[in-house]
Amino acid sequence: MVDDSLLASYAKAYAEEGYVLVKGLLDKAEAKAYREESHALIERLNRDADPTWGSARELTMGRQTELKHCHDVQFYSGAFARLIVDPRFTDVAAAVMGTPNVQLHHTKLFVKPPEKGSPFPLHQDHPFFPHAKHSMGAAILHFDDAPLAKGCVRVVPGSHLNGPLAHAEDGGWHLPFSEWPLEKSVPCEAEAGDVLFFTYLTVHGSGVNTTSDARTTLLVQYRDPADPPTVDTHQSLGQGMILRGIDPTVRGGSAG
Ligand SMILES: O=C(O)CCC(=O)C(=O)O
Repeated sequence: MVDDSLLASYAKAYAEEGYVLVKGLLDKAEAKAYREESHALIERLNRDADPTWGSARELTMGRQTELKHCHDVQFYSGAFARLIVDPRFTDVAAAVMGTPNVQLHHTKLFVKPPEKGSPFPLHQDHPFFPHAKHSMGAAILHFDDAPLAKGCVRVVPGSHLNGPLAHAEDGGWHLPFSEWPLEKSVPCEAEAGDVLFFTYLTVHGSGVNTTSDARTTLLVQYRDPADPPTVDTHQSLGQGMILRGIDPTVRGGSAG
């Protein structure tokens, strides 16, 4: 159980700055085990598809970079199914949203390979899956250290307070490069076991992994179940699963 006063301090930072880095949510041994499971899963899948955004090339001056990924990891390994309902994680998600109930939108495992791990241009997640009450947030669970040189996640503190911004769509929704260069954001360097929570209105992105070691993270996109999508888009396997509390929108129904 996470201490109530700590939860309150996380909620305050999230409301004011749009993000909070929770140190040591997982211990180092757990993070190491999840890292091994992540890399084993990527090996098992052996997919060629590279989810690097077309727009990411703007950040690398056209240089080819790579990303390895798997959506909805909880359908591939029980370890991840247990992780996304772990109260150490769901209690913080509930506290920062200010609701007792936490619903899954999707999960996304990213491995940024050594030396050429793809960057993400600055963007909000809002245009990908807009919701009425803007409760949606992301938690990025770090399974290894993510210093600046590994292309750690970067955020623009307080940017969520501006509400939804106009994005360009040319291979991934992103903010105009002239107004929103990556340098405008603050690097959130993290260690294995740390979890970065941020709202879907918080402007964020990440740089290239130029080190000799992979960067391994699991992104869990969560929302308040009482916050409906305003556009029917971005469906994924397992969407709607309740990770904590209940779904208060379910009433009655037929037998069987
Ligand atoms: O993992 C990263 O470096 C950033 C991921 C991201 O911004 C996203 O998936 O929206």
